[in-house]
Amino acid sequence: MTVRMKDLPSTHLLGAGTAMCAGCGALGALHEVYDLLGPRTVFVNAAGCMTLLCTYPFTPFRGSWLYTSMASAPAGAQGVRDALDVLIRKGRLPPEEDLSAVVLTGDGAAYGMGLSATSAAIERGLDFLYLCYDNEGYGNTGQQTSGATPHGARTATDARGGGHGGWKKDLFGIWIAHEPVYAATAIAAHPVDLARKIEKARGLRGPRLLLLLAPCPTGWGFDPSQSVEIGRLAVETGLFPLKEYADGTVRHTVVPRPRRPVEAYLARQERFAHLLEPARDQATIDAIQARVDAYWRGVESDGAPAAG
Ligand SMILES: Cc1ncc(C[n+]2csc(CCOP(=O)(O)OP(=O)(O)O)c2C)c(N)n1
Ligand code: SF4
Ligand SMILES: [Mg+2]
Repeated sequence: MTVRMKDLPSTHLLGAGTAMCAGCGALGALHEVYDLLGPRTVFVNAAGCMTLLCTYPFTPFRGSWLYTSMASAPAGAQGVRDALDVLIRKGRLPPEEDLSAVVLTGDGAAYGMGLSATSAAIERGLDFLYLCYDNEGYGNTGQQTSGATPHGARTATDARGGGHGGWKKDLFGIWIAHEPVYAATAIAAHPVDLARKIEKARGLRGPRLLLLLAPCPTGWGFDPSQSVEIGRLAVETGLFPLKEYADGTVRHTVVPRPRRPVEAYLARQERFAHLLEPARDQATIDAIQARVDAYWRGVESDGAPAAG
């Protein structure tokens, strides 16, 4: 039996009545994505926090939902796309009633476990939208370090000392090395920029990435009411560049000028608190700032657009 949202009491709207945290940045972005993509969507979800939106047989979406293992959401999307194509070819689904295959995955799957399946799907030219909500850790299981965890952040597996010693992997760069049709970074705290990117991705066919930074009060350690402000700080400090790739060119859609010091962002989150107290870890703060400065120097020497 399929249970539709319209049949449910209002408490079963997206996020309400589920086990989602207040102030979840991933959920904020997903609201906007779903509003614009609409119900003709098949979400193919890799295990993670967003899986909790659906409690079988309930889903808060009017479209469909397929749950996969962490490593295989792109393979699931291939199956969905192939099935739709067969139905259309056999005349059992009118082309105008076609659906979109949309992977919905966290960073643990996107930057790590699911990367080879993703690479293969892009290489095959699969017609799919790949939504990664990036909360910079394995959030659903208690915020262990993932390939997206930033330098210096404390997590459940880097709980002591200076925090995570590695650096966040460049998933956007990995995607564009495959020359997809479209790739973009975005955040719910910049809703107009996000909306424009969703619209653009929606109008194209082929492999498309939307990489969404997802401020996570529970895993990052801040008050849920601060979610939008933390997201804006990620952009204003230059730590999370908003950009898009199409036709072989990367364009920054927001250029923070002047850029705020990274400390303005770090100081607001428990996961970085050890960098400031009880003793200040200036070397780590400087190393993070130096990376950000080097990134934006590179952008400016490539001819960045004026402040956005
Ligand atoms: C192969 C495998 N290992 C471990 C798990 C347990 N598990 C379920 S959700 C999850 C965290 C996923 O992290 P991420 O993809 O970043 O999504 P988030 O939980 O942060 O939303 C893990 C480790 C699993 N489902 N499959
Ligand atoms: S742990 Fe973080 S990403 Fe997961 S539901 Fe809670 S706020 Fe959202
Ligand atoms: Mg995650």
